[in-house]
Amino acid sequence: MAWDSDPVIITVAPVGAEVTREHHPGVPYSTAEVAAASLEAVQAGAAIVHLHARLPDGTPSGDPALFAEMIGAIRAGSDALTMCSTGGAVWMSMEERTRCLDAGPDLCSLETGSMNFGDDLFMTSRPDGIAAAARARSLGIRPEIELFDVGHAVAATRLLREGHLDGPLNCNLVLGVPGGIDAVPDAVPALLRPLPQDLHWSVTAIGRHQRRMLAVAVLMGAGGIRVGFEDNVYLRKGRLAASNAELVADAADLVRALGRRVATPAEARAMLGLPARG
Ligand code: KMH
Ligand code: ZN
Repeated sequence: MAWDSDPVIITVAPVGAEVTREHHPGVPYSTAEVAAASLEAVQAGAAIVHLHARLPDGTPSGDPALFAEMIGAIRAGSDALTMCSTGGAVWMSMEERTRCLDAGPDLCSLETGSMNFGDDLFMTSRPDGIAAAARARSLGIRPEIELFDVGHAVAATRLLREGHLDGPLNCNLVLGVPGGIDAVPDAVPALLRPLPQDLHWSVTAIGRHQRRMLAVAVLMGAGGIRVGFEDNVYLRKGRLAASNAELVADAADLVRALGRRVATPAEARAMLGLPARG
């Protein structure tokens, strides 16, 4: 299919490790809250849910039981694909970050390098990335490689060449994290350049540049885009989004306005090479 007739997968990231209720009073913390926000977002057009776990007081956690609760509720209420974050929070050990794999998601995020992340260090050594990839493979979980800068794309291509990752790569271009590549149109070809042609790629953009960068991505043929409170809590300048679902609905409108179609969960599975849900 031509790029413009391929559907666009919308991923929702309803809560990350950094966003709090000081940023938006509706940030979901408990597993029930995250599951409810996710299901509402799936109704609005999301096919993938990217998950971080929080304790009820908002503290990020790697506890696989929390991830399993969210995954169970999302699968009970929808066909959406679930993704656990192995990025976790900047202060988590690699062991803590990868505990979520035991919850059995369809997908997991995977880092291939280190970076400054705001005022913090976000560290993933090459051996740690290789070990996480091996563990995901042994559990049948498909990685989504998070590319915050060009070196991460070079490293991902090397991991593929060396057989640590299976092709075609599934990469998410993350634009606008302070310390990573900035959220500008030129960043997209810069991140794609080191990657193989046979690729599924999506775009995430942080904060105020989100909507226009997602439009750039849709027009450049991205296979997916991501929205949600992990990345941005505003619908428009100065106007908080009512919910994660409102951000997804807005992204879906954007996809359609630009002449493309929103992927269903079944289409997303096929595009990512995952088996149909039994
Ligand atoms: N919370 C960030 C330090 C991921 O999900 O893989 C890492 C992150 C990326 O959110
Ligand atoms: Zn994340």
